[in-house]
Amino acid sequence: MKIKVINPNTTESMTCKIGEAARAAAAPGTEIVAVSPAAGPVSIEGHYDEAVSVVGLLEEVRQGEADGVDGYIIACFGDPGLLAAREAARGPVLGIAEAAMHAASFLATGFSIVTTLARTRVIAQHLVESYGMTRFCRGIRATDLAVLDLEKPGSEARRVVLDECRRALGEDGAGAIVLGCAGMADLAAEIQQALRVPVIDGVAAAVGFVEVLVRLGLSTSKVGDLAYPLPKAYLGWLARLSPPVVPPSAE
Ligand code: 2AL
Repeated sequence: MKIKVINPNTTESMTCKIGEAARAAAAPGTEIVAVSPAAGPVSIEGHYDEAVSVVGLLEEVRQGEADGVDGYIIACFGDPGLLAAREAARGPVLGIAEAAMHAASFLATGFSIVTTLARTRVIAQHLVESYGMTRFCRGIRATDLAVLDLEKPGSEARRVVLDECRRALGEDGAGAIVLGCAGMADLAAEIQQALRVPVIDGVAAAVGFVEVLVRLGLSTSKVGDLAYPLPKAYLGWLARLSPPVVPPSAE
């Protein structure tokens, strides 16, 4: 089984870290292909970054369809372009935020999300609401770390994230922690060991969920709104993204 993990930002060190986390979670026989788009923001920290990142993300999904990918993971905590990617893909597409929140809801009656900059809290809040997770989410806590702070060796980032997770347990009444950035994928195990509650990295959780869906022979519904995009012209520099997205079976 081939799973394509797309980091929608263009920072290579983060893509490598995400790939390592995905491979550590994958079953034997699963091939993880971790990529970032050729063009786009170096980090995704707001609505504008998200919107622009989706173009490169969709190019990666279209390439993945040509390459016989079985399932996809969008490895950014805002799950940018999730439904658009599902339209373009045959196999399952999961975002790391939805995967992490669902995993947390299996393990605790309440979780807190610990994320990066305060301005990204509203993005997580919208996802909590659209995924029906309001009942489980006890808090969304910003650390005021920039995404790329997590990439700096020897920075204070690890300690800052751990301290905020500890505060979340004490002050929010959460029984589990959801890490709110793909750049935190390498922190889950040590924070879980330190705090002795489930700490969920969405990259690892999404790998497990995609593997199960593919193993069960389940793919994205092509009936209704997730059907392949309608054929039409796209003009100018986006012409290469114009549908049809040719389903593998039709090639
Ligand atoms: C993220 C993430 O996961 N990747 C990125 O560039 N920004 N999320 C976040 N909350 O900052």
